[in-house]
Amino acid sequence: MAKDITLFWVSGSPPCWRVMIALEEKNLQGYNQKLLSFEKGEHKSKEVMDINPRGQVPTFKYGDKIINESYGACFFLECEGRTQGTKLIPENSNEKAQVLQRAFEGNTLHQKMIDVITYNWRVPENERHDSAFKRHKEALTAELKLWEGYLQKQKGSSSFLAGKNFSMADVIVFPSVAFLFRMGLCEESYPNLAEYYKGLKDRPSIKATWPPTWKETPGQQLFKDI
Ligand SMILES: N[C@@H](CCC(=O)N[C@@H](CS)C(=O)NCC(=O)O)C(=O)O
Repeated sequence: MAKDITLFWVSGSPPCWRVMIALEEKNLQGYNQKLLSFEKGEHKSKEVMDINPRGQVPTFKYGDKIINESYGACFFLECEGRTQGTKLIPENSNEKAQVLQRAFEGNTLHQKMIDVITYNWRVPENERHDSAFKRHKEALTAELKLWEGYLQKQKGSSSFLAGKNFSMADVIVFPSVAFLFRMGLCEESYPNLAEYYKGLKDRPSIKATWPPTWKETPGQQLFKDI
């Protein structure tokens, strides 16, 4: 299966990282991959646009099948590789419901994080309305408190996001959590998320796919007052 897979990705992109963790967990090392540069605009190249007209990453292909959305690619890998590697979606209905719930909530967390980042990076300083920036930050704070609560509830019984085992919820959400800390999220303000982050950052699938640019450059402080 690995030889039929092609992934176009950018270092530090949580959606790309999800797919790469899923590939590792499913023992699909050795897939074809191309690391692109946002700075050089390589995500808008013809090679990518032909497969993904949005010009986004991850751009993912399995044989002649195209599955560009990170959720789609991760779920596809789980469905196709049902018998290999880590089982990312449990059979049991109650456990499955919890994994799907947290995995899809991960999209809300990610979006709220992106709202703050986008505002900060894209809105020129003289066009900024502090109240809008404040609103985005408050929405992210409220979201993060929810996740703190989820982790608090299961403290002592599991170090994963949904149930007792590593699951699709962790594949999807961990990269966003790592991104938050990379961008300065305060460990003291979010101790459960910090513990979750530290507990998973050395997992082999995560270590093997750690964004290469993060190893070379320091993080930022954008989220320090969230
Ligand atoms: N919903 C998509 C989102 C992908 C996405 O937003 N990718 C960003 C990088 S993190 C991107 O390619 N941005 C460049 C652009 O939109 O032009 C997924 O989950 O795969």
